[in-house]
Amino acid sequence: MQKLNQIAEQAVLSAEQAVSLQQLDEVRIHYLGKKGQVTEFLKSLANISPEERPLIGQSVNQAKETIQEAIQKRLEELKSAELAKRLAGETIDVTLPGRGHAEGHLHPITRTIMRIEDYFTQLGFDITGGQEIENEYYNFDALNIPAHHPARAMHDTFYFENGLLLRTHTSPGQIRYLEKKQPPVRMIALGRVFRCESDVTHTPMFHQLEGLCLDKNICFSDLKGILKDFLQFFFEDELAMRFRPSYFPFTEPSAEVDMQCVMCKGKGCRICKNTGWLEILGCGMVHPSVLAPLGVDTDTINGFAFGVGIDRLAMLRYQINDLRLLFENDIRFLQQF
Ligand code: 2U9
Repeated sequence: MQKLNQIAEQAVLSAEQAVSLQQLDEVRIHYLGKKGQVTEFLKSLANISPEERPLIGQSVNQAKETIQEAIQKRLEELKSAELAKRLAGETIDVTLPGRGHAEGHLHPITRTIMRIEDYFTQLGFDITGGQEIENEYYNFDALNIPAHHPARAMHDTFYFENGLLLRTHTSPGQIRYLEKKQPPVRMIALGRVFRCESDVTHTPMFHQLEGLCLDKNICFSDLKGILKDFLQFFFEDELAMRFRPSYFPFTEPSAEVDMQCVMCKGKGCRICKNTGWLEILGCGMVHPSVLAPLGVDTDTINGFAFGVGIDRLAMLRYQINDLRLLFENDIRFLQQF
């Protein structure tokens, strides 16, 4: 009996100390299995007298029960510890901030182009992008810039070997448009243009907007009116303008337009180099030498044209102080728009 009690005590202790389900099962097999300690104990009592047998049998059953209870208790403890561990691993901290999702941003040039298109489509102007690869005829000759004209040299053109070139302005798009449509014409041409120049204020690629309006009885005051209205719409501010006489081969008379500085409202600041004015665009009445070869009757039809640098418009509206920022695609810059 003493031996049986010892086996039972040892079994209970082993069950309590099992640290895994597998270890606990090993304890069960070690004590209660077919060749386990309790069974072996029974076998060792083969010669026991019939009188003692019921008492011993009862004690063995009781020992088995005690061991089974201890195993069951430990089994439940281990199972619930395992569950608690698994749940702890799956815990969701609902107070953590959400992951968020990175939203795309429109490039400031795209936003500027959208504003320009918005304004001119409201006035019934057609929009054309034209083509970036052009030939000398559309980029120069058709615009009254013949070979050897000094204006050709001023354009710092990128030439291909086969006589083609990268357009230096969007005007070729307007010539192509006039080949298809006779006046009355109201249209803008915009997009990328290319000149072989690169410094702090010039990039080899930049964006241009050019406008063209041809009809009967168009005069310079129509041009002034539309430019003033456009700048007011674009900058959401009533800014003074001044026209200075200028020269372009494709317009006569020609003018350069200054706008009251958007930053200091004319008081003088770093942006306007303390003049209170910003050079913003060029314009004029379309030269008859441009229109006549396109079959336009220059006795009855005339009109105005203008050209604006889109990048400059974007820089002034979004207060960007370095032109190169527009083309570096630095995500920290782009995310601000
Ligand atoms: C046709 C006839 C005339 C377009 C014009 C300008 C004046 C002009 C510059 C402004 C800043 C280019 O981006 S810039 O450097 N442009 O000053 N452009 S008139 O005249 C045309 C166009 C097409 C058929």
